[in-house]
Amino acid sequence: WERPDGRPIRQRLLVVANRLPVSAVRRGEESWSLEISAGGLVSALLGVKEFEARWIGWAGVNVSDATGQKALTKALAEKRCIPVFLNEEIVHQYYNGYCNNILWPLFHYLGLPQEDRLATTRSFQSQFDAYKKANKMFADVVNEHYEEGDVVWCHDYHLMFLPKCLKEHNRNMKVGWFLHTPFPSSEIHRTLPSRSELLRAVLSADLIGFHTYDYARHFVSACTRILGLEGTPEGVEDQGQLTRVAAFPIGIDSDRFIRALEVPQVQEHIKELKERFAGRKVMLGVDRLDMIKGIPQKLLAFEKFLEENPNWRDKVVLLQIAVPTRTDVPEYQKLTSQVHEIVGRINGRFGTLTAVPIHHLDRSLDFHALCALYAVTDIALVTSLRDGMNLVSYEFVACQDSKQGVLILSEFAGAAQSLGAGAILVNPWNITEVAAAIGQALNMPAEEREKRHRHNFTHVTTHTAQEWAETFISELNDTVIEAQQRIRK
Ligand code: ADQ
Repeated sequence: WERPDGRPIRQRLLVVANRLPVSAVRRGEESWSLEISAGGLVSALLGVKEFEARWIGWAGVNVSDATGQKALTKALAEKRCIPVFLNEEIVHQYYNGYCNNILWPLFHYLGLPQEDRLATTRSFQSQFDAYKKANKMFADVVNEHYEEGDVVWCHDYHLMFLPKCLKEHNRNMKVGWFLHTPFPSSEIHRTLPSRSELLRAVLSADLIGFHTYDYARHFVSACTRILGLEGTPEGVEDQGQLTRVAAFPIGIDSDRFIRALEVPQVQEHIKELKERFAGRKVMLGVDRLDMIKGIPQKLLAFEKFLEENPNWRDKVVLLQIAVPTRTDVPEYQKLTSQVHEIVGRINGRFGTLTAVPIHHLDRSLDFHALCALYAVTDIALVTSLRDGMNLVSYEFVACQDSKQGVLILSEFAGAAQSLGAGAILVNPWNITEVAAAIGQALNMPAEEREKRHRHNFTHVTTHTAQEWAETFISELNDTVIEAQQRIRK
């Protein structure tokens, strides 16, 4: 990309996601403190040098007064973030309702809500209306800040309606959409009352991306079976117009994890953990406390392993770190109590006065503490019931170059497609199989561990988040150029 005088310019990228990558806390009428959360997407885009990224999204707080909105907008501008202001009612119907109660479980094969079918059916339409309204509010902000030549990259199931809103306003806008969750089989998607409208809205994008080839295939099948459109190797065709659909597996900023292991504070922490768990093999689970992560199933498998292998009882410890999410939702509260109950039972059955088999933390850990834990772990247990990709498995591998521990990985996580050859793959619903995998991992010869780790480490350090973002955006640019050429012909 060059200006007429030969100076390079960077293409502007508008990244639109439900949440901005910052947490905002109001300190006074006109004062806000902001903290950037260094998630995968932020690190991915910081590493992409050809693009100048701006973020558009909800700041996660309800700001109803004009003074507060103006002050927050100004503070966010310094972080290249642009807020979309959503009021409480919209957040309730769009975010808690349609996104998290309907799309999230459905896309993870948990079905539509069933507790009170009638109530769900009746409120369904109002939640979908709020969803469309919220997407339109995101579109208005994008349109206000869009400049010709920008690339607009929409993220996730919260914003499936956004490509349509954007293209209706400006059909020349370059619009990409990427889904971070699985896209389910078309037979699951077709149960959704708004199935067709949602598919058509996403198809307005120029490029649609998924983590795996399977999710892309499910999406194309949904479009052919539900909408009657034509699926081609490139994507979906509607009356001669092609929407590109492809797989773009995400990665992590592996260097950031590898470098962190050299930080003195992390090394100190590693030393402490090694002393603390000397003589025991360390198993680790790091998950958001969500139904899809299969935490109860993982604990039951560990219980079965301890039952069947008394000789390992005082030689192994499971550290389960679970960040609470959506704590106001009854189903999630039930999950928390269920997990606590199982942990209590296992520790009661197999603990001694000096040691317990499970250390369970209901909280988030800071980046350095997490890296230290990954580094001292002998076996990571990722047993999601469904998971778009699962970055914890990647982060563990990145921190294991000296230990070369074993990854036990659910075959229903997208990561199984990329790390499957190095991991022990399991069906997380089959507790007997997972218990056996724990035994296999504990007894695995060093040579085999080294070989498996090498495969995964090579993958994680070469398929990075930066590469993922670069590939998606350059494919989006190419797709638009090809479409323009087709029209000219
Ligand atoms: P998530 O469901 O959030 O992401 P995941 O990919 O595992 O799942 O990412 C979780 C992130 O949160 C990781 O970076 C991890 O380090 C961090 N984390 C989790 N528990 C933590 C804890 N207790 N303390 C500190 N940090 C913790 C969604 C999809 C995934 C997909 C990603 C990216 O559900 O399938 O891989 O988006 O596309």
